Amino acid sequence: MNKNSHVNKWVEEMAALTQPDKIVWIDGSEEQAEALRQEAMSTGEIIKLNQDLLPGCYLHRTAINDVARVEHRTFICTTKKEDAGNINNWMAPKECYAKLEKLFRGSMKGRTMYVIPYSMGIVGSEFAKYGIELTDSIYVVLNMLIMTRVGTSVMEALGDSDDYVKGLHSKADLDEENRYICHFPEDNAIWSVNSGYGGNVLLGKKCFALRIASYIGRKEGWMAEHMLILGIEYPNGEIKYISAAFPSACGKTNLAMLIPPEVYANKGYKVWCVGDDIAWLRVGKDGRLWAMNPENGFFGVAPGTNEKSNPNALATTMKDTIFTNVVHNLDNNTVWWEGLDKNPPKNAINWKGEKWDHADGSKGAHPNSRFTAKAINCPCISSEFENPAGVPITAIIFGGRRAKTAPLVYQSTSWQHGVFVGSVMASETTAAATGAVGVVRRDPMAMLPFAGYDMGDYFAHWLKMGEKITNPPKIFNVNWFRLNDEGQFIWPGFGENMRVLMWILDRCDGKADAVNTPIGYLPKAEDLNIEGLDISLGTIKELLNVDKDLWLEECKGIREFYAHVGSRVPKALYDELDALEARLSK
Ligand code: OXD
Ligand code: MN
Repeated sequence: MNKNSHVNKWVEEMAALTQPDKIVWIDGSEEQAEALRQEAMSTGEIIKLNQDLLPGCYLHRTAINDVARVEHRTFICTTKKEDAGNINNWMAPKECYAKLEKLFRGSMKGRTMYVIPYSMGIVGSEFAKYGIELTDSIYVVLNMLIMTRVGTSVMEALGDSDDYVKGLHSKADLDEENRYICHFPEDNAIWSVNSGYGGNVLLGKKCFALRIASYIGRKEGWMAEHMLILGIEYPNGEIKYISAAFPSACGKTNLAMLIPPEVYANKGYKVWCVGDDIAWLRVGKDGRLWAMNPENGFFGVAPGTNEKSNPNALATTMKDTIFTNVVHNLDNNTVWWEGLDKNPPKNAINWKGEKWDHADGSKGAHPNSRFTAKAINCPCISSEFENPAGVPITAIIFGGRRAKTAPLVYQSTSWQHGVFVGSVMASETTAAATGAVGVVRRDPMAMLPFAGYDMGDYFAHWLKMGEKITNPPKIFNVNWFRLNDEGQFIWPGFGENMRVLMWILDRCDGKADAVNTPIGYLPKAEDLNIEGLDISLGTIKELLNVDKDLWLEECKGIREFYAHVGSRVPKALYDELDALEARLSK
């Protein structure tokens, strides 16, 4: 099927290691995909759902010990430890290959090895990058067919080149103690073993499009970021694009598919989704920053997705979707999850595959259960989604979940200050990664688990990019999650977040005023559009309050964090920190 000798040689080597019974090349055709679905249904790997209600939809359950990304078992394997940095787990490449070879040896015996050629970005375009994933999981093949652009066309576009990311995945025996997600940026390679959970095994996503791509981007002068991309269309037809980074499960998919509140919808404003998770950003010939979404689908968190929080995501999942670890409603052969509606099914199977009665208080869907859905099925998918050049970015937004410290929104005063603001992002941990839930952790640019190299070098790369962007986007920080003294959210969030986005775009247009505070520019309370909202000016003032004492504490935390990141944190960011502290102490 293919003439690329580099690829053939590598596939042969990996097959010699893993010893599959058969090798099957994935060509991207519907016939082949359907045959694989039939096979996966016959073994129970996937369950066909009600085709009248959910055409093309299937349910899968992972092993119960395998439900999230495993950051403590994720490694960046560079020759020099310093290049992986203090934040990443590191192993020497030689040692890691040797360790993993033992786990991969014979791991595909009795199984089929699927060879998946895939593209991140539009096949054949200047900005696309290619990968090949070898896997023994049909579930992975079916997900990759949704999440990336797969098949023969990719091999044609690759030609004779050996410039592709070599991904090897085996479920092996799903042994937690021997689960490893290892990246070899110097070899363009990813090895993942003993997991079947999306974020660990759909190698195009976090592993390639963030960790490996961030490393490549630094070498080549572009950026791979954990960002959504959305467009806001004005009544006159003009569209402005925003990219935004939030830690996992902070509502990125919801913001990316936002429905404008009536005050805007009635005037003809629209919101378009270009991407919900990953952005590759480059400097355009016009000196602006351009963003493209390298993915082809959404791997979204199901719980909490509903008609109010994200009707567009819900609509996207109504066909051609793979649901993972949600509740199976046996009455009508559909799916359910916590927060979908108030009617948990009576006759149901939970994510563990057990008969489930919601009355016993247990969760039916895993908190990190997912839908894998095609971007083109999203009602608000942008017309620019397939534009290989991407879209020009007007504003970059950073955000996190902070109960008290961060105001609803503030603007940085320069690119350098904006990089500082991104570098000190913090949020509570969520269920998307294993480990404690609810602990505040710093998550610079939401890239803590995804930067493929030293975090200090990563900050330096951001600063360097700023020198190349002659017409840079303005950088903002938002916090939808501020709590009052009773512990309740103050801001309504969801679609209403558009009000904040509009202030941001007005600022970029030079149309909105601001108050200069020690942390940056804040809106004047009366400049936020609260028409139609049951919220007082006093509450907006509370949302915009900057508590100097909390911020001075914050500065201490930032200093500790920078020390932890290590010696490569650029001096310019320490200068920003010193200046912030001085402004707060005045
Ligand atoms: C995700 C994440 O997108 O964990 O799955 O960030
Ligand atoms: Mn993500």
